[in-house]
Amino acid sequence: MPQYLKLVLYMRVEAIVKLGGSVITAKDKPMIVNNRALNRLASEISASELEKIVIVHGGGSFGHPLALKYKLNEKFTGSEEQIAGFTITHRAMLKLNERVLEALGRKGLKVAPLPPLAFATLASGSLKSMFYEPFINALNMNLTPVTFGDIVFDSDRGFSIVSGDLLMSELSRKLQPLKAIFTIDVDGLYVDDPKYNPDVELITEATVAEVEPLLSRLRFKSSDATGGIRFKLEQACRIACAGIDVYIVNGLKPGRLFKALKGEKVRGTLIKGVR
Ligand code: IP8
Repeated sequence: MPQYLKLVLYMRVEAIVKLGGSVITAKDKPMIVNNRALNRLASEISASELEKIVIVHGGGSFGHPLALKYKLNEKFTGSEEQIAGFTITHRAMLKLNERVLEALGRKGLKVAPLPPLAFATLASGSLKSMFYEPFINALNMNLTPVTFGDIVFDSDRGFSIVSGDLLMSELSRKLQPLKAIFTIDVDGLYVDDPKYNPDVELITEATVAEVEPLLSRLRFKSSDATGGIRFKLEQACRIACAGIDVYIVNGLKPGRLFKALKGEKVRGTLIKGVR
């Protein structure tokens, strides 16, 4: 059997990166890519010269408005409309994925696109099964796996949205990268929403034990289809509980992702891996 077909990772994954949907798309304009941010993030990833990374991207204005419109996170009622919405939403995510792949490709990354609809299933919105082999194969062949939040089959509801944040935590636990980085549209984790309370202080470093009580206090309202910042933080804590350092940085600010990838001091929040 050729070596690359064995289910063993030959080199440690250096980082798993989430390109936040609110960073790479224009939030309030349906199906519009934020080209400037996307191209810069692709440059920063390329300039970091890390060899083994996994990239996950969110849905932003491609995925969330459609998922909400077609009620894809609610039980499948058998309606023609929901069925149509299933296909429309997946195709919208494929379109966004294509734009991400193009941007990464232009910066010289060799990518392996992996759509969750074909490798993951859920049960009542929680992960039921996931096929990791393509990720391991891709990494062993020096390809960068690129996956994304998607609509997938759900054994209880018919189908559900799998968030890129859930994929970040599942892949982190399986692949054990050295670090996990979430890019979002603010500087990191705050005790309150900085968009409404400009005086609130950034949490620069925290343990899981310090973040967990914040989850219940968060007053950020989620207007997306996958649970917003609270769900993201829950997944960040799961990753940290697997012993992996988690960085949350502003993907709209030049250089932040690059610094986080390189392990340089960066403005953002570090949730320390539990060791
Ligand atoms: O932005 C959501 O992915 P996320 C994907 O990572 C869809 O939560 C289809 C809404």
